[in-house]
Amino acid sequence: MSVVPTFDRLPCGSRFLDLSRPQVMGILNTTPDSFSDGGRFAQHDAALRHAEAMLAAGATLIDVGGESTRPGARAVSVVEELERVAPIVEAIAARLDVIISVDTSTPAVIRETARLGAGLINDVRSLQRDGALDAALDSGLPVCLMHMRGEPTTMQQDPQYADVVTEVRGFLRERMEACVAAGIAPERLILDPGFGFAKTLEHNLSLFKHMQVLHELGRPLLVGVSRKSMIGKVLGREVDERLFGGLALAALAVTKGAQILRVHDVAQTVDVVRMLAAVEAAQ
Ligand code: YH5
Repeated sequence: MSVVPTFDRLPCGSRFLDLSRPQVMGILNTTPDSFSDGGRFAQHDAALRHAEAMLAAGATLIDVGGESTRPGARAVSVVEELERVAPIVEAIAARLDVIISVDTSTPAVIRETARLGAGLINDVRSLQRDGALDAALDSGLPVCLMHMRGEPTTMQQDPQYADVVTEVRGFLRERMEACVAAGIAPERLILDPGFGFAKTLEHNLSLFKHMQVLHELGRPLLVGVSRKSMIGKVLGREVDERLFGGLALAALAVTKGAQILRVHDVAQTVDVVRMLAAVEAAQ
């Protein structure tokens, strides 16, 4: 039998994240909209409004990313990534009472956004890029380590595992050890199975079913399944039709002990979390 550990509060820069109850992380997309001709100001303004709406809906974290890690997405340069992410981090930090998570693998982006007020580093490459461990160490911020194999461009080309759950746990354990060896306290780490990253539908479902196994590593879990193709494949739904499937998985993830849900649909997910908490609080 696996035990679901409980956690207290996690320092995230100038704020604290309460991990004694499930938290919702809202996904803010900053990849430029090629149909909008409003320029940079309009795009930053739209991002800020979106962040504001997610905060009002109950998100305690906003995840800001400048690199698309969807399967097959084009790589962006460091300068391009910094130009997308830094002004938005700065604007949110100046105006909103929320923890800013930065979805990045790039040391320069880690350093600059930490300086501008980011509260968490969310790295789908688990600090494996040259210089990323040192940048994260120096930032003093907590880090989310996610499981992936290879790179987003090629990761969906026939992924194979003898036992996906054991292999994901082994990978996350190794990355935790690398962080600790670099001087990052284990108390700063959050772990993520990486749904949709180098995994078939069967891998994703099995990993979801057995995610409690990852609690053996003793750190909080972050789960990101919002609108992902595992929902689309099971239900036969396009990306804009995956809300109910995503909410079912959100409820199940919390029941299995996940501490942070990374989602597009914050208001709906917060309702799920509140409803579960009400039942949990009953006699
Ligand atoms: C994650 O799971 N995912 S970016 C494909 C979709 C929908 C959504 C259309 N960053 C994660 O959100 N960081 C991303 O289907 C992440 N965990 C963490 N920690 C991919 C994404 C998405 C991809």
